Amino acid sequence: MWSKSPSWHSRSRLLLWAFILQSVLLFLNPPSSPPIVAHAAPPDFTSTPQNRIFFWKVTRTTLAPDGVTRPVLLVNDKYPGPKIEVNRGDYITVVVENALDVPTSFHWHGLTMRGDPWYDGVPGMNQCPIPPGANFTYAFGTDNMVGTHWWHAHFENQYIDGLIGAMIIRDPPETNPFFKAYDEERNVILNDWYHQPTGPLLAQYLSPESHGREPVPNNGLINGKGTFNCSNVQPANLACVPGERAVFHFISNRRYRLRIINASAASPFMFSIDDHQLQVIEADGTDLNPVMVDRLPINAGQRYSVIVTANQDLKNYWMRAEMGTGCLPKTPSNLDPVILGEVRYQGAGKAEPTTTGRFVPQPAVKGQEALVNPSFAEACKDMDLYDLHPLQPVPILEPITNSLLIRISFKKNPADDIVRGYMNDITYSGGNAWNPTIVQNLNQSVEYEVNHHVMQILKPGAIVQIVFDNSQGDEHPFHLHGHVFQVVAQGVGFYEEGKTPLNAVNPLRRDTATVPRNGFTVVRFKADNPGVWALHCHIEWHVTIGLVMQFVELPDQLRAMGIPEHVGNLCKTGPPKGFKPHTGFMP
Ligand SMILES: *[C@@H]1O[C@H](CO)[C@@H](O)[C@H](O)[C@H]1NC(C)=O
Ligand SMILES: *[C@@H]1O[C@H](CO)[C@@H](O)[C@H](O)[C@H]1NC(C)=O
Ligand SMILES: *[C@@H]1O[C@H](CO)[C@@H](O)[C@H](O)[C@H]1NC(C)=O
Ligand SMILES: *[C@@H]1O[C@H](CO)[C@@H](O)[C@H](O)[C@H]1NC(C)=O
Ligand SMILES: [Cu+2]
Repeated sequence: MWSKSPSWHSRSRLLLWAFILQSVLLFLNPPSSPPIVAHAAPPDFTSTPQNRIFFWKVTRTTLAPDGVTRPVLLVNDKYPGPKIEVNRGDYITVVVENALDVPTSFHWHGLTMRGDPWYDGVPGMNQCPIPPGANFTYAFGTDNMVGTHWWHAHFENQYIDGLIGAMIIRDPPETNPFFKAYDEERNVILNDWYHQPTGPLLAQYLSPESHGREPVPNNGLINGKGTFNCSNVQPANLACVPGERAVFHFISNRRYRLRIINASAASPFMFSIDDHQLQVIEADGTDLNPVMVDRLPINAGQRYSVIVTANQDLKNYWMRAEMGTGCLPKTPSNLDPVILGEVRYQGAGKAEPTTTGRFVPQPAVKGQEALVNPSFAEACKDMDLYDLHPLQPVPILEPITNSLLIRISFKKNPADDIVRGYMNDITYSGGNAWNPTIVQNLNQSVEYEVNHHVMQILKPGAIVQIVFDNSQGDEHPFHLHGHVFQVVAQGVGFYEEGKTPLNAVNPLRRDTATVPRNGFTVVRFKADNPGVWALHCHIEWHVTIGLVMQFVELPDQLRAMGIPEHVGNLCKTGPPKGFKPHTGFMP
């Protein structure tokens, strides 16, 4: 399915380390590399870790990222929000001023929050929401992590309404194995986009009539930009002007590290640049043995870095993020599933690209639906697990001390006739935002409510294995907070302990892995990070209907850590007057 450069890749699953080493050496000293130019992005590398401070103001406003005006939530009036960019070892301080009339909170997707579990940002689990009109300071270490991460609001569905941004931890030249393999970096944030705010979308979704069909996006954006055909806008009275595409400027023969972040709420994407190959070097912060692909499937919450060499003819090329419409419940007539950006070579002018992708969509034939990309179905799953191996090998975690089988299902809740998501027949209630688990855990004899779906991990150093069993027809990108897990198996059908072959040699480490439709995914992690950590599907709509559980990891150590006073103070206010859950931010 994926074409690969023979020089980097061996099809064998039992990779020979000698071969890998050779590949890496070759990779670091490519035969004809252009001169290295300074990395463009700030901050400069310094030898001592810094505390980098960011000031954020969160407001409600209107914006037309694709030409269609709608209400949004923004940080510092930017969409996507301000980039957090630091170096390995730095501390991050974010001073949030919540100028909304609803509460909010922020999650740092990809960071382990080791030693700082109260700042992980999940209401009901590890913090109380930041009240409207209040300020709150997040301050956390980066646990020696590097790579491409992102931040997003974790209160209700606020991230779909605009509260997202990139969070990059750069690796200094001494430790970055790829430092000489690229000349410049660019961030590429992909996300699906709705022309209505989440309030009205939720009203429809959380009704018996939706039968669990998720709201279908109207468009997709690259770095917060896109175009939309105004004759198709619904409702027709929305203000609409032609939008603009994201433009990436390339200089011939330079090598670009693209940090691709999938900040979607629902749809997966297949990412490509016409006529250019992508050399995959990072998944969710883990450096990889490089793999060449033509296109990259990337699911909600996931990140990849690819190196693209501007080695094609001097002209302009389409960048494509093809939405996995095959993974969505239904395609509305006004959705153009191919989201385009423009790659402009210096000297080629500003002309619109004329390149054709691997696939050219076919118009509808009478009596038949339009032929959309037949390979979209491929976007509903991750890259082949066996093709991705970390550059720094870590043996498979064993022996397993805690084993957890999670059956994923969706069904109508008899109480209200609304479709909910279940993990082992429990649908997460949302917890209690103003009495979160981390506070409840201070009481040694706490008894958690069943629908808070708490699982405690008591033994320090426990090796936890989670088997996700998904016998239904939707894919689910599962994200674990507080950890980078090993993905030890992934496939269709059922996982059978001892029978299903494991990805046992140097398994991929990441924090968001897709559980394929009618399939399984098996992950392992080590319980060495006291905290309350969410495990949830990153399809944001599925979070709302309960496809969420939480681990209380090492509760005794966590209790002994206490809770900083200013974090505890957030819990004193309780919900703002008249607050109704799931109504979004519309009054
Ligand atoms: C929050 O911070 C802003 C900016 O520093 C300041 O103007 C405002 O007074 C603060 N609000 C509160 C309630 O402390
Ligand atoms: C916009 O949509 C209308 C109605 O579907 C169609 O007739 C028109 O050709 C489209 N315009 C462009 C530029 O695609
Ligand atoms: C992002 O994730 C969503 C949800 O899983 C998926 O549908 C979409 O195709 C992904 N986007 C890309 C560019 O892979
Ligand atoms: C601790 O939890 C137990 C069991 O739910 C409860 O009976 C007790 O009152 C709680 N103690 C405090 C101090 O809240
Ligand atoms: Cu899901």
